[in-house]
Amino acid sequence: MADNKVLLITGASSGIGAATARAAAAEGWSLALAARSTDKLAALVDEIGADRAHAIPCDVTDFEDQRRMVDAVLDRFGRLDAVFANAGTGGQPGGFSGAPVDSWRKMVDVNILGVAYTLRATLEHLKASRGHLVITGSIAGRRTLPGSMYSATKWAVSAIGYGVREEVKGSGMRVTLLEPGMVDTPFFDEPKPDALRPEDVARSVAFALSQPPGVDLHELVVLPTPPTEG
Ligand code: NJP
Repeated sequence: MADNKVLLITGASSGIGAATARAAAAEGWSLALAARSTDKLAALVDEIGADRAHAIPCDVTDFEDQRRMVDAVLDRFGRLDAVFANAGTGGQPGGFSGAPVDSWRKMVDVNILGVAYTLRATLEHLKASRGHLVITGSIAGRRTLPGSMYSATKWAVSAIGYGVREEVKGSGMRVTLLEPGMVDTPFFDEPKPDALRPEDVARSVAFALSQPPGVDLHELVVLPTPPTEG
């Protein structure tokens, strides 16, 4: 059990982040839950219990907001043991030939800069606590998807994960890069019945977080089982 260690989750208001909050609460973590949707965060805090969970409004594209987020974690809990840099957003169809360029800027801001800002705001605290950083990349950050700026941003997230692991080597910190396949979350406008459930991914994150200090689980590729043939 995590014994009230403190986990900060960005993108905690829905999907993988919210499911991970529930799974981590069951493992004994205290939770700092960050996102823009304060109503959804409030409902999650109610569900988990205000003694264990704390909502922090934050837009990850704003570095000062992320600094305030970390201050709020320390004010409320006085420690920071793990960070799940998970906030992310998808794009629009059309590929490099036709997608609206504004959708690219949004993905770069949230998926790349948002994650980098989270690292910049939290690393000194994670080094001090010999903590654990988990970053949500994607299988789209390991494979080529045709015409996908989303995939390009997730390749950048993979590079951030590899780079920060080298940077903090020797600090006692651990870094896990999570690379899910398709997950049935509000990321998509329509249901994805053949995809993973957010709880499936949350179990993997909880597994990584539950490893003893001497075990550094570098990468978690989590994919749906291919459909049975015949
Ligand atoms: O999606 P969703 P997922 N500032 O839409 C937050 C990656 N992934 O759980 O601010 C702060 O339910 C948003 O909160 P809110 C994906 O790229 C997914 O599937 O309230 N937060 C919400 O909590 C992403 O990195 C799949 O709108 C911001 C959360 O992000 C991660 O998994 C496959 C924000 C998004 O939750 C979680 O996505 C894959 C901002 N500016 C990787 N913008 C998949 N679903 O298939 C967004 O390989 N958020």
